[in-house]
Amino acid sequence: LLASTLAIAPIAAMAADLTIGFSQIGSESGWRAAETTVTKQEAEKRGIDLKFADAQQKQENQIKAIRSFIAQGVDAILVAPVVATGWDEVLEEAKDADIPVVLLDRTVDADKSLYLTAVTSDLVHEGRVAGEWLVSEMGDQDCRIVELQGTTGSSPAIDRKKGFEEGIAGHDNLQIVRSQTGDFTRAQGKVVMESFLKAEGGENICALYAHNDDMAVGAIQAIKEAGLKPGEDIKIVAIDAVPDAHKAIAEGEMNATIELTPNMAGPALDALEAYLASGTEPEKWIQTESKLFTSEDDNQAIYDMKKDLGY
Ligand code: GZL
Repeated sequence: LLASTLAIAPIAAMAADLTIGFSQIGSESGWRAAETTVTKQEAEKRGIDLKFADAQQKQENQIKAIRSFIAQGVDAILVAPVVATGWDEVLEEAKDADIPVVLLDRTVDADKSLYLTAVTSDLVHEGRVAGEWLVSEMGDQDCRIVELQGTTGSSPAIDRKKGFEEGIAGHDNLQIVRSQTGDFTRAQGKVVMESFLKAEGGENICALYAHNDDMAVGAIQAIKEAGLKPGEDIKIVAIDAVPDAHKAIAEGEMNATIELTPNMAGPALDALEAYLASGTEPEKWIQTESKLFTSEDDNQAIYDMKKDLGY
């Protein structure tokens, strides 16, 4: 027992000395806020000194923050990359400084040697599950779909769109008639849904697919203001499974959501500690689970459980 305890001590000591920079995208959605809360909790649990930088959804602010972390000589860097491109140069700089980088919840179009690992869900799979749910819901009924895309150029927006189209492929009764970014926010989700309703006529829209719940919650407001019943006149499926999505489903105003865990940092920090302590190379992708929730689930109970988790 003593030997094993002593073996743990140095790692614990190592963790106590770790300083890690976290370049967070912003607080554009409830899910993002929860990820920030959980990341700070996970660092605290490990005795890690976490340097936090909020980029207000601007890539140049993330690049500045990463350069600042490099100048500070942090032990490692966590990045949730707002868009998929434009990271090569700054990731090269981190590599030259021998500082490992771990990606959270989004991926980048850069050589995999430029980051230690990416902790994300299967974003294409999430979109496919959403499409397949709508196929099962609509059967052979015609359904004109509008789509609220995530942030333009982000890996979730690209992959969730791709997956959804795969999910509805071969079912020609399901057609995407409008598709536009709502930048993952409630405010933009409402504004863009208002434009869809105006352009198409609410009675001609059968379903909304939103790349995250926050845009769906904004769209629900617009649908109500247009005198229509969200969840009935217009079916709504989205992704994240934030508390307000479970609440909307419990109230019959939304129909389905796919859960994205806000705890990407746990697996990320475990991989970093193992790498820094003993050079253990993790897989390049640490995949988190995705779970579909519908009106069949006890959404009120899930809302009550999730509502205090920092969303
Ligand atoms: C997906 C993540 C997305 C969430 C949104 O992995 O990057 O960013 O689905 C958030 O809520 O804005």
